[in-house]
Amino acid sequence: MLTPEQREFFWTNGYLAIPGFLSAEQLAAIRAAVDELVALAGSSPERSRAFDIGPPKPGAPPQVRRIFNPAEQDPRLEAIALDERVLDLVEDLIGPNIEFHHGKVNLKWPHGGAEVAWHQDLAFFPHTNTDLVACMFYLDDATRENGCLLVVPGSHRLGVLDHFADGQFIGAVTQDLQRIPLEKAVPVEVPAGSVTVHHCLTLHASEENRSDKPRRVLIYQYRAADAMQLVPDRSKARHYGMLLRGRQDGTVRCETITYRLPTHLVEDRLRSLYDLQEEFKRKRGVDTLVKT
Ligand SMILES: O=C(O)CCC(=O)C(=O)O
Repeated sequence: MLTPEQREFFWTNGYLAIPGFLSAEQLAAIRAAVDELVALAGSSPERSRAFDIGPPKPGAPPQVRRIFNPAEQDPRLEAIALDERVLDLVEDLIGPNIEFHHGKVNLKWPHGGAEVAWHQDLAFFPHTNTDLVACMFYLDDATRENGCLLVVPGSHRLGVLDHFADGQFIGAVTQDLQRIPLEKAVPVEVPAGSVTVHHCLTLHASEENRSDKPRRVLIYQYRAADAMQLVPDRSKARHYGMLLRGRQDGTVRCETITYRLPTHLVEDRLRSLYDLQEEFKRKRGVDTLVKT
């Protein structure tokens, strides 16, 4: 399904954008499902396995900023995770044997939707090899103003960067940023209905939403069936490790990678990327970690 040029772009830059990937029906179904789940979260605004609620802001009700495990919360969202065209796209990048890893919906509401600090996905869930990709499906136009994805092209070749500070996994790259050419970071502005795919080592981030429009994305992460996770799965998701295409014959493929295991997972506590990054910002007294 991908052209040779698209594949080459992905392997050169560590990401790829495909505008107009979703059909109008798929986009409408995702939006309707997400709207319903957000309404459900609003009726019981407590942190649960299903939702991550943002910190209260003066004069505003708490807002859900992440929906965990969307594929098991709504069949319309599960259908996207299992969609044959999505798997064709993933197969073109990581091969024919594909497992589901995890999913989430990130919701950046107008005027303040939270930033995501610079990070590599693989630092959160170390695996024996690097054949993992994240597909982001856009419910809204993503622009610089509403906090589109920012990527550093080619950063998937830098190896695993340090996501620790003061001995704690903070879910963000800080010290190592000094040696990263952040001036080369690219804003991935795409219209609603697009998909972007990024490699598990691509350094990426996004700024807070400064606009009056939402920026909502459905994200599914897939892995090659011979990539074995090196920390326990804490998502407890029904789809975790599910073989979606090809076969799993017990083979595990290992690349030489040195990791520091993320302590928040080792400690058996489910903490969102937002919690980890915000705790670090509070400790350091800084408002943002997204330098460009
Ligand atoms: O929502 C975004 O802009 C970035 C998403 C991301 O990197 C993540 O949730 O791991």
